[in-house]
Amino acid sequence: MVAMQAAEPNRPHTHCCYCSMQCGIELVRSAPDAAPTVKASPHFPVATGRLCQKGMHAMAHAVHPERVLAPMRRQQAAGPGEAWSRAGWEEALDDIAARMLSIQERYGRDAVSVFGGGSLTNEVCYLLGKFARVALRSRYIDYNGRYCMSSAAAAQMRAFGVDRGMSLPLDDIPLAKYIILAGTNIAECQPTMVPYILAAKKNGAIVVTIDPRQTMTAKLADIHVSLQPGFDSVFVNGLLHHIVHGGLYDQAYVAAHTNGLAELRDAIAPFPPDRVSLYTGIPVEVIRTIAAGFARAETGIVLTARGLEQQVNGVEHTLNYINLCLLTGKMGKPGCGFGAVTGQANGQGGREHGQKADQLPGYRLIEDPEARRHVAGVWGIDPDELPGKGVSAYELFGKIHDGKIKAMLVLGSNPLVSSPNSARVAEALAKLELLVVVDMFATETAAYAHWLLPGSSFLEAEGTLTNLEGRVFHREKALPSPGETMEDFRLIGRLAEKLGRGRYFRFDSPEDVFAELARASAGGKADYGGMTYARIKERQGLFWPCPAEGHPGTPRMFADGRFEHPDGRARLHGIVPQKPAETTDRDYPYILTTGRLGNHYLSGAQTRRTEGLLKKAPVPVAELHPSVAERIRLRHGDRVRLTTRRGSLVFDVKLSADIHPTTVFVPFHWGGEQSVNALTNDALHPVSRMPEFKVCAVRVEREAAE
Ligand SMILES: Nc1nc2c(c(=O)[nH]1)N[C@H]1C(S)=C(S)[C@@H](COP(=O)(O)OP(=O)(O)OC[C@H]3O[C@@H](n4cnc5c(=O)[nH]c(N)nc54)[C@H](O)[C@@H]3O)O[C@H]1N2
Ligand SMILES: Nc1nc2c(c(=O)[nH]1)N[C@H]1C(S)=C(S)[C@@H](COP(=O)(O)OP(=O)(O)OC[C@H]3O[C@@H](n4cnc5c(=O)[nH]c(N)nc54)[C@H](O)[C@@H]3O)O[C@H]1N2
Ligand code: SF4
Ligand SMILES: [Mo]
Repeated sequence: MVAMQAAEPNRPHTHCCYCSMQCGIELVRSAPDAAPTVKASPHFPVATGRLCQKGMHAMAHAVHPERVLAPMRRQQAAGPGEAWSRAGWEEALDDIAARMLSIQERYGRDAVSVFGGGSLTNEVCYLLGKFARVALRSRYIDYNGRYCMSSAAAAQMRAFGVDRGMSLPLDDIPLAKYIILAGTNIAECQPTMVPYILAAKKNGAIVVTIDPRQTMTAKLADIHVSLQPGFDSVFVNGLLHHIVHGGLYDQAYVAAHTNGLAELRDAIAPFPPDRVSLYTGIPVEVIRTIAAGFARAETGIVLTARGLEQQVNGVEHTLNYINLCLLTGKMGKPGCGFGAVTGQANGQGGREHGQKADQLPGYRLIEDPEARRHVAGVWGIDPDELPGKGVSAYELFGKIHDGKIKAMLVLGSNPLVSSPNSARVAEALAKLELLVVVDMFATETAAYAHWLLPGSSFLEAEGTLTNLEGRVFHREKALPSPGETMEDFRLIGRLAEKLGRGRYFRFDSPEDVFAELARASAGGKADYGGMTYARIKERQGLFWPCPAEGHPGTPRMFADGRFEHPDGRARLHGIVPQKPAETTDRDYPYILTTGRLGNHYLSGAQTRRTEGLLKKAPVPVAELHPSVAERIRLRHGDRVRLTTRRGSLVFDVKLSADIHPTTVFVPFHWGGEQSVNALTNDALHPVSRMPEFKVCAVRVEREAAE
């Protein structure tokens, strides 16, 4: 084996394209002219020398024969059917620009929209936001992170005044004596984080998991709480009740650094542990043990993820877990903190630089006059030229149904598979006069496109990404762009040029883009103002905020006890638990929840094209409790039909005593007849606009084997 020469010594060749850990990868060749293969890099401090299954196979999709290597067009779109024909870049960009301009002339500028993603580099995310506001001058841009981190972001903004997924660096985890993992399955979703938990356990930490399934993560736990989906706020109120009424909270910390204790006291009053035990079925001793254990532990960390966030009450559930940290003073100290575990490769950076409908770079709000002035200044436009805020990802499809949006550019997402109630999304896509998809593959979404432009893979695109800790690091361009592909940042610039706005998009390199991004974010909450490529590379990543050139970055937030609200204090919130948007009834007696498998990634566009992963999980399988199987008289070899108010699909079955008896779990990594999002509920959180992927009512019927 020969290691490929790195662009710079002691830095990884590249980073895995999948989850937010962003493990470093080395490319090695068996002979100088052989195709490279992947090896864990010893040069990235986050996961030194480790890769999970997906990382080991990260290259396979990028060299897959189905990779789109040139612009492709179709005369008609509206669904799978007509074949693609190959076109040149000039023809493609000319036609797309002409059609966008014609649509804008006929229906107004907002008729052209953008749908972005969280797997893209910071530079591309930033450019997409700028492209929507400056090249298209449209208010309608949002991105797949809306389906991901929006509830956690809204909760952290409310509680702390700033949203960085984790307020602590991973290096703090081994210092924690008590770790609560709620609705987060890190063993499958961020596998290289597991050693940090194991290190904590070795130091004597107690680990608690809260999940309707006894996941691989739950197997690491000292205490597993099997909770019916939707009940987190009820359960946590029980913990808070015991902590407050048992006098176990940190009175000095609460008095000095928080507001809202009275409101919290009122909300928890009806939830003494014995009553919470009746509501949830969790034994009262378990509630008391966890509450007292966490409160009394010298240090402690709470991590949440999509399990409780992807709900119409997701912001409130998250706030309640944050309450646990604030009440017990477990913030800003070594081995302490709250974190919502970010999901996608650049799920963190993706939400900071203006892809979100209401935000400009650096987490500035697009409706704030001061923010508009600052960013317009960096962009060289008049602040009045900036559009106002648009709508959330799923609501973009509603705007298509309403006839307000006529064209969409999708870059870095496969929303037909990943959006809730997907039949309605398909109907919307079919109505578009122009759908342009920039992707590596002809995805399910691209089946509705007029133009499919070849996107760059992680191996071919240089840029920075921000991992789950808020660490901004640099990824090299490891391999040349194949076929006629070009880096996404160039494609955006060239399209802007064709739209007559090229002067705002003339960047020679991602580094140029980053320099502008740093200026645009400076003074904002996610402040990259003091970062340069040179500094980031030298330090193997810098944590934001990093406001000035000499600033070392901020691995541990709130260390000085100050939060980002104007008064410097964090907010406790009293949470009055609410029901999910859909509750069970006679027709739909079970709860359907959805999520992930260790061997697949999101819409599956990449991992279903990775043989080594697909063979381990070739089809989606519905996981249900043996008592459900008994009730529907399921026999060996039978399948199940799952029916919700939105659709009906048949799945293979896995019986498991480890799942809550009320609940059926289906992974969402497949399209078409295997796509569980045909069944999920599109109810949205009133503020974060997060869909309720994790709870809907379902009927389970036996589908007899042939
Ligand atoms: N292998 C793999 N890894 C991934 C991804 C992937 O697709 N595959 N995706 C990445 C992305 S973008 C993300 S956002 C993260 C997601 O990472 P996670 O959020 O950890 O993954 P999920 O499987 O969606 O949900 C986590 C758990 O929530 C549980 N759950 C469901 N309902 C509830 C509830 O009401 N309360 C509680 N407490 N738990 C509940 C589910 O049983 C599940 O085990 O993973 C990232 N990593
Ligand atoms: N039922 C259910 N639905 C869910 C969830 C759930 O838990 N349950 N989770 C939600 C969450 S958390 C998320 S994050 C979303 C994600 O949902 P999607 O956004 O659909 O996720 P991906 O499959 O990553 O889609 C990314 C697409 O961009 C392409 N791509 C990847 N990298 C690049 C690049 O660098 N350049 C270009 N041009 N293209 C690229 C890939 O080939 C792929 O087609 O799904 C959400 N949907
Ligand atoms: S843990 Fe995440 S980043 Fe690391 S190899 Fe696995 S999928 Fe890739
Ligand atoms: Mo996500």
